[in-house]
Amino acid sequence: MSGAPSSGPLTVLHSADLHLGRSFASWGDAGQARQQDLLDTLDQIGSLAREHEVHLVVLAGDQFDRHNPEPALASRFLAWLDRLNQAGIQVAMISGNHDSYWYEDSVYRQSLPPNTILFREPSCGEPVMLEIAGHSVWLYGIAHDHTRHRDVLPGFRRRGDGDIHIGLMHATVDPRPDFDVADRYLPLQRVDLATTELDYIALGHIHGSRTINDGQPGMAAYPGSPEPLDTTETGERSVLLLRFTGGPPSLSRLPCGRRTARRQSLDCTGLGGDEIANRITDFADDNAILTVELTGAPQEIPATEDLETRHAHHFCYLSLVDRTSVVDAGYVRQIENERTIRGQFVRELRDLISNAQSDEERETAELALQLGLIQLQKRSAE
Ligand SMILES: [Mn+2]
Repeated sequence: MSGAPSSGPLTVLHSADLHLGRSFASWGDAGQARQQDLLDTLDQIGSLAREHEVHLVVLAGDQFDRHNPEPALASRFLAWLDRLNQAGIQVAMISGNHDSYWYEDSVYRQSLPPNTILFREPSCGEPVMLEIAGHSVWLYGIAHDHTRHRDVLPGFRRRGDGDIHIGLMHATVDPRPDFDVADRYLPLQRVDLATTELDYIALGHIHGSRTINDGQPGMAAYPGSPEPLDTTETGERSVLLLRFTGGPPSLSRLPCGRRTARRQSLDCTGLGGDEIANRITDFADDNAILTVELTGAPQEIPATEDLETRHAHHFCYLSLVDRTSVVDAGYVRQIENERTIRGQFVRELRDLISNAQSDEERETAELALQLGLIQLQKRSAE
Protein backbone atom coordinates (compact mmCIF):
# COMPACT_ATOMS: atom_id res chain seq x y z
CA MET A 1 0.00 0.00 0.00
CA SER A 2 2.81 2.43 0.87
CA GLY A 3 5.87 2.99 -1.31
CA ALA A 4 4.95 3.88 -4.88
CA PRO A 5 3.64 7.44 -5.24
CA SER A 6 -0.05 7.62 -6.00
CA SER A 7 -2.38 10.48 -6.78
CA GLY A 8 -5.27 8.99 -4.78
CA PRO A 9 -6.53 10.53 -1.55
CA LEU A 10 -4.96 9.76 1.82
CA THR A 11 -7.56 7.95 3.92
CA VAL A 12 -7.56 8.07 7.69
CA LEU A 13 -9.73 6.44 10.34
CA HIS A 14 -10.15 8.50 13.55
CA SER A 15 -11.39 7.13 16.86
CA ALA A 16 -11.04 8.06 20.54
CA ASP A 17 -12.43 7.36 24.01
CA LEU A 18 -12.79 3.61 23.78
CA HIS A 19 -12.02 3.26 27.54
CA LEU A 20 -10.91 -0.39 27.34
CA GLY A 21 -11.01 -2.08 30.74
CA ARG A 22 -13.74 0.14 32.16
CA SER A 23 -15.17 -1.67 35.18
CA PHE A 24 -18.88 -0.77 34.79
CA ALA A 25 -18.96 -1.38 38.54
CA SER A 26 -22.55 -0.19 39.01
CA TRP A 27 -23.87 -2.42 36.20
CA GLY A 28 -24.02 -5.64 38.22
CA ASP A 29 -23.84 -8.81 36.10
CA ALA A 30 -23.95 -6.79 32.87
CA GLY A 31 -20.60 -5.15 33.74
CA GLN A 32 -18.42 -8.12 32.76
CA ALA A 33 -20.20 -8.47 29.41
CA ARG A 34 -19.67 -4.79 28.73
CA GLN A 35 -15.88 -5.25 28.98
CA GLN A 36 -16.14 -7.86 26.23
CA ASP A 37 -18.30 -5.45 24.19
CA LEU A 38 -15.46 -2.91 24.31
CA LEU A 39 -13.01 -5.52 22.99
CA ASP A 40 -15.46 -6.48 20.22
CA THR A 41 -15.70 -2.81 19.27
CA LEU A 42 -11.91 -2.51 19.22
CA ASP A 43 -11.84 -5.45 16.77
CA GLN A 44 -14.62 -3.86 14.74
CA ILE A 45 -12.56 -0.65 14.43
CA GLY A 46 -9.61 -2.72 13.16
CA SER A 47 -11.88 -4.47 10.64
CA LEU A 48 -13.28 -1.13 9.42
CA ALA A 49 -9.73 0.18 8.94
CA ARG A 50 -8.82 -2.85 6.81
CA GLU A 51 -12.14 -2.92 4.94
CA HIS A 52 -11.84 0.73 3.94
CA GLU A 53 -8.14 0.26 3.20
CA VAL A 54 -7.16 3.32 5.23
CA HIS A 55 -3.53 4.36 5.28
CA LEU A 56 -3.52 5.66 8.84
CA VAL A 57 -5.48 5.15 12.07
CA VAL A 58 -5.43 8.02 14.61
CA LEU A 59 -6.45 7.44 18.23
CA ALA A 60 -6.99 10.62 20.24
CA GLY A 61 -6.69 9.38 23.82
CA ASP A 62 -8.52 7.36 26.50
CA GLN A 63 -7.91 4.15 24.61
CA PHE A 64 -7.85 2.64 28.12
CA ASP A 65 -9.98 3.54 31.12
CA ARG A 66 -6.88 3.78 33.30
CA HIS A 67 -3.15 4.21 32.78
CA ASN A 68 -2.22 0.71 34.05
CA PRO A 69 -4.76 -1.80 32.73
CA GLU A 70 -4.46 -5.57 33.30
CA PRO A 71 -1.44 -7.01 31.43
CA ALA A 72 -3.74 -9.31 29.41
CA LEU A 73 -5.71 -6.32 28.19
CA ALA A 74 -2.54 -4.40 27.30
CA SER A 75 -1.31 -7.43 25.31
CA ARG A 76 -4.66 -7.63 23.55
CA PHE A 77 -4.29 -3.99 22.45
CA LEU A 78 -0.67 -4.50 21.31
CA ALA A 79 -1.79 -7.49 19.23
CA TRP A 80 -4.48 -5.29 17.68
CA LEU A 81 -1.83 -2.71 16.73
CA ASP A 82 0.28 -5.51 15.31
CA ARG A 83 -2.55 -6.73 13.08
CA LEU A 84 -2.79 -3.23 11.62
CA ASN A 85 0.99 -3.33 11.18
CA GLN A 86 0.68 -6.55 9.19
CA ALA A 87 -2.00 -4.93 7.03
CA GLY A 88 0.42 -2.05 6.25
CA ILE A 89 -1.63 0.49 8.21
CA GLN A 90 0.16 3.21 10.21
CA VAL A 91 -1.13 4.23 13.66
CA ALA A 92 -0.64 7.55 15.47
CA MET A 93 -1.92 8.03 19.00
CA ILE A 94 -1.85 10.13 22.14
CA SER A 95 -2.81 9.33 25.71
CA GLY A 96 -5.86 10.95 27.31
CA ASN A 97 -6.69 11.97 30.86
CA HIS A 98 -7.74 8.41 31.73
CA ASP A 99 -4.65 6.67 30.31
CA SER A 100 -2.02 9.36 30.84
CA TYR A 101 1.51 8.58 29.67
CA TRP A 102 2.85 10.56 32.63
CA TYR A 103 2.77 7.62 35.09
CA GLU A 104 5.84 5.39 35.35
CA ASP A 105 3.68 2.29 34.98
CA SER A 106 1.80 3.72 32.01
CA VAL A 107 0.61 1.06 29.57
CA TYR A 108 2.22 3.09 26.79
CA ARG A 109 5.76 2.68 28.21
CA GLN A 110 6.11 -0.80 26.75
CA SER A 111 7.48 -1.33 23.28
CA LEU A 112 5.03 -0.69 20.49
CA PRO A 113 4.90 -2.25 17.01
CA PRO A 114 6.90 -0.39 14.33
CA ASN A 115 3.78 1.03 12.65
CA THR A 116 2.78 2.93 15.81
CA ILE A 117 3.74 6.51 16.63
CA LEU A 118 3.02 7.62 20.20
CA PHE A 119 3.32 11.30 21.12
CA ARG A 120 4.81 11.44 24.59
CA GLU A 121 5.23 15.16 25.22
CA PRO A 122 2.56 17.42 26.74
CA SER A 123 3.46 20.21 24.33
CA CYS A 124 4.07 19.92 20.63
CA GLY A 125 7.72 19.67 19.61
CA GLU A 126 8.82 18.74 16.11
CA PRO A 127 6.11 17.11 14.03
CA VAL A 128 6.62 13.60 12.74
CA MET A 129 6.79 13.37 8.97
CA LEU A 130 5.70 10.23 7.14
CA GLU A 131 5.60 9.39 3.47
CA ILE A 132 2.34 7.53 2.93
CA ALA A 133 0.89 6.54 -0.44
CA GLY A 134 2.69 9.34 -2.24
CA HIS A 135 1.72 12.00 0.32
CA SER A 136 3.94 13.77 2.83
CA VAL A 137 1.97 13.58 6.06
CA TRP A 138 2.93 15.78 9.03
CA LEU A 139 1.66 14.67 12.43
CA TYR A 140 1.44 16.93 15.49
CA GLY A 141 0.49 15.38 18.82
CA ILE A 142 -0.01 16.45 22.43
CA ALA A 143 0.02 13.88 25.24
CA HIS A 144 -2.19 14.46 28.25
CA ASP A 145 -0.25 15.55 31.33
CA HIS A 146 -2.05 16.87 34.41
CA THR A 147 1.15 17.97 36.17
CA ARG A 148 2.31 20.74 33.88
CA HIS A 149 0.72 23.94 32.77
CA ARG A 150 0.42 23.62 29.05
CA ASP A 151 0.49 26.46 26.62
CA VAL A 152 0.16 24.00 23.79
CA LEU A 153 -0.82 26.12 20.84
CA PRO A 154 2.51 27.79 19.88
CA GLY A 155 4.07 24.48 18.73
CA PHE A 156 0.81 23.03 17.49
CA ARG A 157 0.92 24.91 14.21
CA ARG A 158 1.33 24.08 10.56
CA ARG A 159 5.02 24.07 9.47
CA GLY A 160 5.56 24.51 5.78
CA ASP A 161 3.16 24.69 2.85
CA GLY A 162 1.63 21.87 0.89
CA ASP A 163 1.42 18.29 2.08
CA ILE A 164 -1.07 17.06 4.68
CA HIS A 165 -0.96 18.32 8.28
CA ILE A 166 -2.85 16.40 10.99
CA GLY A 167 -2.92 17.10 14.73
CA LEU A 168 -4.03 14.99 17.68
CA MET A 169 -5.21 16.40 21.01
CA HIS A 170 -7.33 15.40 23.98
CA ALA A 171 -9.09 18.66 24.77
CA THR A 172 -12.34 20.46 25.61
CA VAL A 173 -13.23 22.62 22.63
CA ASP A 174 -15.82 25.39 23.17
CA PRO A 175 -16.65 24.53 26.78
CA ARG A 176 -20.01 25.75 27.99
CA PRO A 177 -19.60 29.29 29.38
CA ASP A 178 -21.27 28.31 32.67
CA PHE A 179 -18.91 25.37 33.11
CA ASP A 180 -15.46 25.85 34.63
CA VAL A 181 -13.08 23.46 32.82
CA ALA A 182 -9.82 22.71 34.65
CA ASP A 183 -6.55 23.38 32.78
CA ARG A 184 -5.75 19.68 32.62
CA TYR A 185 -8.75 19.16 30.32
CA LEU A 186 -7.28 21.72 27.94
CA PRO A 187 -10.14 24.19 27.43
CA LEU A 188 -9.84 25.77 23.95
CA GLN A 189 -11.99 27.77 21.58
CA ARG A 190 -12.67 26.89 17.96
CA VAL A 191 -10.83 30.05 16.88
CA ASP A 192 -7.71 28.68 18.64
CA LEU A 193 -7.96 25.62 16.42
CA ALA A 194 -8.42 27.74 13.29
CA THR A 195 -5.16 29.58 14.00
CA THR A 196 -3.23 26.29 13.94
CA GLU A 197 -3.90 26.15 10.16
CA LEU A 198 -3.69 22.37 10.35
CA ASP A 199 -5.81 20.49 7.80
CA TYR A 200 -7.44 18.41 10.49
CA ILE A 201 -7.26 18.00 14.27
CA ALA A 202 -8.27 14.60 15.62
CA LEU A 203 -9.91 15.30 18.97
CA GLY A 204 -10.70 13.11 21.93
CA HIS A 205 -12.28 13.68 25.37
CA ILE A 206 -15.90 14.63 24.58
CA HIS A 207 -17.91 11.42 24.14
CA GLY A 208 -20.45 12.86 21.69
CA SER A 209 -19.71 13.25 17.98
CA ARG A 210 -19.08 16.82 16.76
CA THR A 211 -17.33 18.59 13.87
CA ILE A 212 -15.72 22.02 14.35
CA ASN A 213 -14.55 24.53 11.69
CA ASP A 214 -15.96 22.19 9.01
CA GLY A 215 -14.19 22.66 5.70
CA GLN A 216 -11.97 25.44 7.12
CA PRO A 217 -8.32 25.48 8.19
CA GLY A 218 -8.15 24.06 11.71
CA MET A 219 -11.05 21.72 10.98
CA ALA A 220 -11.46 19.35 13.93
CA ALA A 221 -13.81 16.60 15.04
CA TYR A 222 -14.72 14.44 17.98
CA PRO A 223 -15.70 10.92 16.85
CA GLY A 224 -17.28 10.31 20.28
CA SER A 225 -17.02 7.05 22.19
CA PRO A 226 -17.37 4.14 19.73
CA GLU A 227 -19.26 2.08 22.33
CA PRO A 228 -21.62 3.77 24.82
CA LEU A 229 -20.05 3.94 28.27
CA ASP A 230 -23.13 4.87 30.25
CA THR A 231 -26.86 5.40 29.83
CA THR A 232 -26.39 9.03 28.75
CA GLU A 233 -24.27 8.18 25.68
CA THR A 234 -27.34 7.75 23.53
CA GLY A 235 -27.68 7.33 19.77
CA GLU A 236 -25.62 5.62 17.13
CA ARG A 237 -21.87 5.48 17.80
CA SER A 238 -19.29 5.92 15.06
CA VAL A 239 -15.70 6.33 13.99
CA LEU A 240 -14.69 8.90 11.39
CA LEU A 241 -13.39 8.19 7.91
CA LEU A 242 -11.40 11.07 6.44
CA ARG A 243 -10.27 11.58 2.85
CA PHE A 244 -7.50 14.09 2.25
CA THR A 245 -6.85 15.48 -1.21
CA GLY A 246 -5.28 18.78 -0.03
CA GLY A 247 -6.73 21.15 2.59
CA PRO A 248 -9.43 20.06 5.04
CA PRO A 249 -10.64 16.48 4.49
CA SER A 250 -14.06 15.17 3.57
CA LEU A 251 -15.52 13.38 6.58
CA SER A 252 -17.96 10.52 6.86
CA ARG A 253 -19.18 8.50 9.81
CA LEU A 254 -18.85 4.75 9.97
CA PRO A 255 -21.40 3.32 12.42
CA CYS A 256 -19.85 1.04 15.02
CA GLY A 257 -20.33 -0.39 18.49
CA ARG A 258 -22.11 -3.42 19.93
CA ARG A 259 -24.94 -1.74 21.88
CA THR A 260 -27.02 1.40 21.67
CA ALA A 261 -28.12 3.55 24.58
CA ARG A 262 -31.55 5.14 24.27
CA ARG A 263 -34.27 6.73 26.36
CA GLN A 264 -37.91 5.86 26.18
CA SER A 265 -40.86 7.52 27.85
CA LEU A 266 -43.76 5.42 29.20
CA ASP A 267 -47.05 7.03 30.22
CA CYS A 268 -48.27 5.00 33.18
CA THR A 269 -51.57 6.81 33.65
CA GLY A 270 -54.16 4.34 34.89
CA LEU A 271 -51.72 1.40 34.81
CA GLY A 272 -51.15 -1.06 37.64
CA GLY A 273 -47.81 -2.68 38.46
CA ASP A 274 -48.24 -5.71 36.16
CA GLU A 275 -49.33 -3.56 33.26
CA ILE A 276 -46.29 -1.31 33.68
CA ALA A 277 -44.09 -4.44 33.70
CA ASN A 278 -45.73 -5.67 30.47
CA ARG A 279 -45.18 -2.35 28.72
CA ILE A 280 -41.50 -2.44 29.70
CA THR A 281 -41.03 -5.95 28.28
CA ASP A 282 -42.57 -4.66 25.01
CA PHE A 283 -39.31 -2.70 24.62
CA ALA A 284 -37.20 -5.88 24.96
CA ASP A 285 -33.91 -5.64 23.03
CA ASP A 286 -30.65 -7.44 23.89
CA ASN A 287 -28.61 -4.61 22.39
CA ALA A 288 -30.37 -1.79 24.20
CA ILE A 289 -28.97 0.15 27.11
CA LEU A 290 -32.41 1.41 27.91
CA THR A 291 -33.58 4.15 30.24
CA VAL A 292 -37.35 4.19 30.64
CA GLU A 293 -38.81 7.36 32.05
CA LEU A 294 -42.11 6.56 33.76
CA THR A 295 -44.59 9.44 33.57
CA GLY A 296 -48.29 10.07 34.18
CA ALA A 297 -50.44 9.06 37.15
CA PRO A 298 -50.34 5.27 37.65
CA GLN A 299 -52.72 3.18 39.77
CA GLU A 300 -49.86 2.00 41.99
CA ILE A 301 -46.42 3.33 42.89
CA PRO A 302 -44.05 1.72 40.35
CA ALA A 303 -41.62 -0.55 42.18
CA THR A 304 -38.70 0.61 40.03
CA GLU A 305 -35.88 -1.38 41.66
CA ASP A 306 -37.88 -4.58 41.54
CA LEU A 307 -38.91 -3.97 37.92
CA GLU A 308 -35.27 -3.31 36.97
CA THR A 309 -34.12 -6.57 38.54
CA ARG A 310 -36.91 -8.71 37.15
CA HIS A 311 -36.69 -7.41 33.57
CA ALA A 312 -32.95 -6.79 33.21
CA HIS A 313 -32.53 -10.00 31.16
CA HIS A 314 -34.60 -8.56 28.29
CA PHE A 315 -31.95 -5.85 27.76
CA CYS A 316 -28.24 -5.22 27.78
CA TYR A 317 -29.02 -2.87 30.65
CA LEU A 318 -32.27 -1.45 32.02
CA SER A 319 -32.69 1.66 34.11
CA LEU A 320 -36.00 3.14 35.24
CA VAL A 321 -36.55 6.75 36.18
CA ASP A 322 -39.74 7.41 38.10
CA ARG A 323 -41.27 10.72 37.06
CA THR A 324 -44.84 9.65 37.75
CA SER A 325 -47.08 12.07 39.59
CA VAL A 326 -48.05 10.80 42.99
CA VAL A 327 -50.55 13.56 43.68
CA ASP A 328 -52.98 12.64 40.90
CA ALA A 329 -52.44 8.90 40.98
CA GLY A 330 -55.50 6.67 41.32
CA TYR A 331 -54.20 4.86 44.38
CA VAL A 332 -53.61 8.13 46.23
CA ARG A 333 -57.21 9.17 45.58
CA GLN A 334 -58.38 5.82 46.96
CA ILE A 335 -56.20 5.97 50.04
CA GLU A 336 -57.16 9.55 50.81
CA ASN A 337 -60.59 8.62 52.15
CA GLU A 338 -59.41 5.72 54.26
CA ARG A 339 -59.65 6.04 58.05
CA THR A 340 -56.13 4.65 58.39
CA ILE A 341 -52.67 5.96 59.14
CA ARG A 342 -51.82 6.09 55.47
CA GLY A 343 -55.14 7.88 54.76
CA GLN A 344 -54.20 10.47 57.37
CA PHE A 345 -50.67 10.71 55.90
CA VAL A 346 -52.05 11.35 52.39
CA ARG A 347 -54.51 14.02 53.60
CA GLU A 348 -51.78 15.90 55.48
CA LEU A 349 -49.30 15.74 52.62
CA ARG A 350 -51.95 16.82 50.09
CA ASP A 351 -52.69 19.85 52.30
CA LEU A 352 -48.98 20.70 52.35
CA ILE A 353 -48.81 20.35 48.55
CA SER A 354 -51.81 22.55 47.86
CA ASN A 355 -50.68 25.21 50.35
CA ALA A 356 -47.03 25.24 49.22
CA GLN A 357 -45.56 28.75 48.95
CA SER A 358 -42.94 27.90 46.32
CA ASP A 359 -42.16 25.27 43.66
CA GLU A 360 -39.42 23.93 45.87
CA GLU A 361 -41.75 23.51 48.82
CA ARG A 362 -44.33 21.75 46.63
CA GLU A 363 -41.73 19.41 45.10
CA THR A 364 -40.38 18.53 48.53
CA ALA A 365 -43.89 17.71 49.80
CA GLU A 366 -44.60 15.60 46.68
CA LEU A 367 -41.38 13.68 47.19
CA ALA A 368 -42.26 13.15 50.88
CA LEU A 369 -45.68 11.82 49.85
CA GLN A 370 -44.11 9.42 47.37
CA LEU A 371 -41.34 8.15 49.68
CA GLY A 372 -43.76 7.87 52.61
CA LEU A 373 -46.24 5.81 50.56
CA ILE A 374 -43.44 3.52 49.32
CA GLN A 375 -42.48 2.85 52.96
CA LEU A 376 -46.09 2.24 54.00
CA GLN A 377 -46.62 -0.05 51.00
CA LYS A 378 -43.49 -2.05 51.93
CA ARG A 379 -44.66 -2.34 55.53
CA SER A 380 -48.09 -3.65 54.53
CA ALA A 381 -46.40 -6.19 52.23
CA GLU A 382 -44.27 -7.60 55.06
MN1 LIG B 1 -12.87 9.83 27.59
